[in-house]
Amino acid sequence: MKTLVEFVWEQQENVKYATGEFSRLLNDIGIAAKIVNRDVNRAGLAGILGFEGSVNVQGENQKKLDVLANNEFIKALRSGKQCAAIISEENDDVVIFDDETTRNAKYIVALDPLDGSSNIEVNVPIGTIFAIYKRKSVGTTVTREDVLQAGTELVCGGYIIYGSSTMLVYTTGNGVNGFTYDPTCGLFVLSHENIKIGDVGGIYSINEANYIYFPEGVKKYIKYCQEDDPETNRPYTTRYIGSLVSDFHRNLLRGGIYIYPGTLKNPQGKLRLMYECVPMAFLAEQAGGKASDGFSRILDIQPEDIHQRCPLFIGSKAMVEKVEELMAAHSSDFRK
Ligand code: P6P
Repeated sequence: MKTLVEFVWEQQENVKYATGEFSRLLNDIGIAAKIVNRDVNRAGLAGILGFEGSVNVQGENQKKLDVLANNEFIKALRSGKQCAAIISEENDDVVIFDDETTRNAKYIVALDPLDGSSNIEVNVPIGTIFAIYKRKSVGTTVTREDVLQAGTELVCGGYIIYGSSTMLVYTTGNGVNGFTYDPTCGLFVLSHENIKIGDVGGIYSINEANYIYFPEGVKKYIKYCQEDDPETNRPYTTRYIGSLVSDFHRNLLRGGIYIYPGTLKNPQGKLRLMYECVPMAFLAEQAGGKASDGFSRILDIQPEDIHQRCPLFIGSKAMVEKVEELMAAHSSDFRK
């Protein structure tokens, strides 16, 4: 049995910029995850289902658990003193911990505290997605350059899935490892070492209700997935949970592709670049997969705004490359 803390310490010599501070930061995320896990598991009993009555910067009605999860992660990261600022889906602006100690903190965390929260009431797995960047500035207040970094600068990307079991999955650029939460001892324990995604999977995940608004390249890919060709294991199976973390986690373990494309109505799609697409893209690449906006590598995109949206094509490498081929041939007008 190897705990998350033991694993991170062992990995230290491999982690870019790793020092005790990084291990402490990841552990702080683990602490918040345990508290959110407890609250998610008893949501129906603690009067924390339903809407908060507020709207976030995305114009989405915030669920009580959205706000609760956000507060838990901010509290844990503030008290851990390794994080200088947080970018969160639930906060309009960057949350800067501008006190004496955290002014020298080395890291910035981008966070979707509870992705897929529309599924909470119906007991469908939801998740937290996080990305950790190293600051460019030192000893000053956080700068714009600290905050708006491309995915290639990522030190760590990961998620927690609150499902039939709760797992923390992360990468620091040396492969992807998964830790299952053991509530009997309150520890995340290594359960999925060096996760690799197959080059081709048999699952495609996309909300086909939006079919008429999809780019022609995506429409052609969906038809490709549905063709009868036993040699290439088609037709594929379709699975779409409406929870990115759940769909991604299944495709990571079984092979598959998840697509949330730009549409005629929303050319940049729905998902946010910095705290949904980038951490998942880092994980996908580290597991041997691929992640693009249909044309370009997600990790190469230079963010201009902390809440900017981005189309996401992510999963098994050959599947992403097939849809990119169709996007290039039929939907170049969607290229940014
Ligand atoms: P739609 C949840 O709101 C989310 O951000 C992802 O977790 C999920 O995959 C997607 O949106 C679902 O969006 O438009 O298909 O309901």
